[in-house]
Amino acid sequence: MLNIRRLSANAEGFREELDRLLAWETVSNDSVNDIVKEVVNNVRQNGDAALLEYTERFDRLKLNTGSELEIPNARLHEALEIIPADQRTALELSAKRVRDYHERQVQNSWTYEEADGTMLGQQVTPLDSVGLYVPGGKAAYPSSVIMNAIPAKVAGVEKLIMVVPTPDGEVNNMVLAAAAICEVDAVYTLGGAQAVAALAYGTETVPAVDKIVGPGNIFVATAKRMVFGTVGIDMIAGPSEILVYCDGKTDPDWIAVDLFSQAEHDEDAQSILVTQDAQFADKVHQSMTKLIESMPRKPIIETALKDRGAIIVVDNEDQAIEMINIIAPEHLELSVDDPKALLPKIRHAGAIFMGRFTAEALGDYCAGPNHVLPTSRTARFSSPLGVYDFQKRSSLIMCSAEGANELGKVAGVLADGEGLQAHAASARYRVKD
Ligand code: HSO
Ligand code: ZN
Repeated sequence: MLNIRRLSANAEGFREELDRLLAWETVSNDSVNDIVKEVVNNVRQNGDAALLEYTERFDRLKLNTGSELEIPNARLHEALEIIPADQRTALELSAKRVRDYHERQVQNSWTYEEADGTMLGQQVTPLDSVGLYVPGGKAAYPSSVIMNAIPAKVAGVEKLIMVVPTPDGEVNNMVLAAAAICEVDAVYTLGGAQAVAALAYGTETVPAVDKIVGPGNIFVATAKRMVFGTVGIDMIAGPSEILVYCDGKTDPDWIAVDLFSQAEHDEDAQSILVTQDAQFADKVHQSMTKLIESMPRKPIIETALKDRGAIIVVDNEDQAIEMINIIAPEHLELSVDDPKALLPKIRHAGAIFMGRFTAEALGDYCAGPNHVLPTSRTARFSSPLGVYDFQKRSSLIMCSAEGANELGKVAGVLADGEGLQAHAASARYRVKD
């Protein structure tokens, strides 16, 4: 049988075992920190020259001038022509669905008027410029280009810059095609901490942006943390996770491959099945044992399931819900007859896939919602990437004469209390009675 933990929620020591299973330390390691600090400072001081040096060293790509770092727009459109027609159609359809969904997230400015005629509100504006990091190699996901770029564009970001390493000069045409479809404004062949530093501080060639988003390895994540403050960043994503809750009435093969789908991302990914039907738990375990043989990424899936996977048998639905809220999974599948009835009880999950037909993978690619989601239990306090991450708000205050009169008195008292006389004077100069 495939190696995966079998747990019973009522067994002694279960909670401790669950806590151990969920524990995930975002690795921060001194030697990585030192390397990244040096790279960031070098790019900050030496601009393009440092970028060219690192690109030659790490990506084995020799470029002579900064301008060669840019992948021309025409090359993106060429990629769109080169890729197979079904890939192009799928990317376009995915982009459309994701755009339609995100257009509903746009937040608008709002105002209201107080009885004294003072107008108050918020003005919502898009960020001016955003940098999108796209990893190279095995984690180069065109779907992630769509998921990061489209909300930014929908928000109205004017300048969307993408960086993607092209080791040995090898480009991923599907990634470039996705950039063309999403109307990314410029793409640079850059990766690692040097790419993050370039986006944060700008170089002769690469413009500085206001916020950097997108997944990356530990060097990229460390660099993002380091430049945070100079620029905004999105969340630092941990390994992918899925929790499937099933009442025992779905085809066990479906559940088995759903669990595989996130486990195949990497060895640290986490797949958990929760069910109140012990026989069904056995059936899924058998299905997994059978189906693993046909998975090209079998070694990754096996490691992930052995180290961080679990099949948990609970007493009843209430205990399943309790489990879900403790785990706060990135992806939650509710494989039951009436998923809507469960929603009011679910407090923490990045995305909720409702019903037996909703495979999590559909959300990864094309259903419409974003696939950049809170991981490692951060769904307790954070949300999927969305248009709101590319919008910001300014407070609006416009006092009437009457409002200034009344507020001036209140502010004066509070300013006196804080010992700030200029504040008090400024407020009281406009008081008329
Ligand atoms: N499941 C990943 C996203 C992804 N899946 C990209 C396939 N490609 C996020 O947790
Ligand atoms: Zn995925």
